[in-house]
Amino acid sequence: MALVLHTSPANKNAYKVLVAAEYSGVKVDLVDNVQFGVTNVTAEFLKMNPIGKVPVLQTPDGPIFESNAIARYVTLQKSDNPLNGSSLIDQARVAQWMDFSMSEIDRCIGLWLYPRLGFSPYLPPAEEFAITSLKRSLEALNKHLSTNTYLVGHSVTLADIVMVCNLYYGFKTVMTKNFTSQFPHVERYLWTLVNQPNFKKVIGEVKQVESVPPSQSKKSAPNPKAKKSPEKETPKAKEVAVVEEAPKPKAKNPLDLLPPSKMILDDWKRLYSNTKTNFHDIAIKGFWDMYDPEGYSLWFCHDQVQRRKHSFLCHHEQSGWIFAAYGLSSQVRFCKDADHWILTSLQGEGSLAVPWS
Ligand SMILES: N[C@@H](CCC(=O)N[C@@H](CS)C(=O)NCC(=O)O)C(=O)O
Repeated sequence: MALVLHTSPANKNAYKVLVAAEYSGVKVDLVDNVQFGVTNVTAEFLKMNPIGKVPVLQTPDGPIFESNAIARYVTLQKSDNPLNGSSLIDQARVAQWMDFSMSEIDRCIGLWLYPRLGFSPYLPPAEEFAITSLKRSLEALNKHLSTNTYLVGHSVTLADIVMVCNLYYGFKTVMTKNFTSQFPHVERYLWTLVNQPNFKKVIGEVKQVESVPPSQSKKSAPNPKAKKSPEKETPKAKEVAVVEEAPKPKAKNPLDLLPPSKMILDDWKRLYSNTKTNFHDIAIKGFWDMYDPEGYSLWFCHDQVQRRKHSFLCHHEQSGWIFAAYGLSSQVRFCKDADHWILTSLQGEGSLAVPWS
């Protein structure tokens, strides 16, 4: 039985397998018509991957899921395949960069992109966290590539294949030139490799995205009369569409129906920013004078985890909690201290944090 790869069309994770197959001279038959919610939820499919994700490889010895593992299986079909690294340490480094690529690059790209596509809640502090984490990883990668042409050794390995498939997806969806120019060695690496024949044969021409996609909440309603431009039918556009298949219709938040509060958040923010002395007598007192319990809920958050070294983690977790409690995606701001009063608008108009000490 031949190796059969099941996937959705133009899937970056399947590309890892197909590029590895090209480099290794291994034949892989492609079935790229998986339809999410239809063909990937059948009992037969779930026997191949219990969570119904693609890609999945059918082999004579049974199915394999997880794209890195599938790509590894394909490279192991060829003995002494240079894609796997030629020494023990190189083999370990190939695995190291494959894991780094998936958990530090691909994951952060997803955390940045998917909320913008409406795939998960869009929260500005969470996006900031994703971008900061991605930059940290790309800085490390850039530094490595400043003195190395490839991730491991002196020729392409599976680590490069995985990394390039992940980076290429970021370049075409969310990482603009303005963003990637901070990492010139990563740019050089990406463009060199995607133009290698074995990559090009699978991925095709790569075009870098010109602007970060607007978040769904800011998008204007689609015009049903607008004709699809032929450009939108390219394989690259199709892959983004795969991600867009999942968004569910946004339920209207009943809190939006409440009347506006008489407390103007900006008034207190101004008082807070302009108070330089006697902070508690002026700014905090002003807060209690202005506070409108009918329009806002007020929560005391006590941070018990190492008095938060990273304020962005604090943002991330607390804004996630606010979102879960109210279904609000409005900006939630926190000061750097560990303990806060958090003020959240019941109308979903805004929120702010009042330092408590
Ligand atoms: N870690 C997995 C990720 C697989 C994955 O997320 N696949 C997506 C398409 S790219 C999927 O099948 N989604 C369908 C679903 O979530 O039901 C891999 O590398 O294979």
